Amino acid sequence: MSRIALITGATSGIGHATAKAFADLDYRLILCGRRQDRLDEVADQLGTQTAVTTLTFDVRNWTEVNDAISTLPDDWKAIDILINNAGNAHGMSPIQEGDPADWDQMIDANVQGLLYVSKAVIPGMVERQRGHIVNLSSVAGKQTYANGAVYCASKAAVEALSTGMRLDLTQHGIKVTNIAPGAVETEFSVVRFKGDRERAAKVYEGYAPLTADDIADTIVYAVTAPANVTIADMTILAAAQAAATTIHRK
Ligand code: 8X3
Repeated sequence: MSRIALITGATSGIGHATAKAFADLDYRLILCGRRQDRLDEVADQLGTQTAVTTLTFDVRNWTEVNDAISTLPDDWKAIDILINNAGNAHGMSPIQEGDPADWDQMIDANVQGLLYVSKAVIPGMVERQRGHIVNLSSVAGKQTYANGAVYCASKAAVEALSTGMRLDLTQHGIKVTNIAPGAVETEFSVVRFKGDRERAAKVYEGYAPLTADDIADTIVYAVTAPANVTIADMTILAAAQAAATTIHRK
């Protein structure tokens, strides 16, 4: 039977692109998201290619996460690949002007949510002594930038969790990959700027940003590496991007 990948945040952006890429590789897919209607749409789209099931939960809610993942039917329980993709930026401002509600959203989804989903999946991987976890961090986890302290901190935490997971799980035959994308044009900036599409578009003006498919390609590369290879950490920048906030615009 083909392998199973569970992807959080699977209905848009990098998560959706990764789901498509894994369908092309004939993985069976567990697509996770908050909205059933959007999950159904993606499931319909990819269901012509591979077996797909969906789980509706908010990664920030442990009970929802655990209930959904623990009630997977037996033939869907043996998850080979976990893609911890769900997460977002909310707001961009100097620390003294930050909104605690935005901080909660970022810490709760990007850090706590990633932990909750991992807690629901990892024990099965340990039992089976196999698996691969891919955590979506960011170049922002490596380079803190002005007005982004909390987002950057949440992604630095993801990076630390990737390292910690690798230390704890390597002995159980489980690989851990940390993916750190730079500027990827998705709904990311629209969410960060709370629906201000004009401001979001400016982030990607004057150069060719990365696409969600570019990042999906790197995830496929990490996951399909030979058994004796772990891709521990990949930073992927747009070609015009020298560092998180250093971008050569025309
Ligand atoms: C998103 C990349 O550089 O906008 O994680 O923070 S960046």
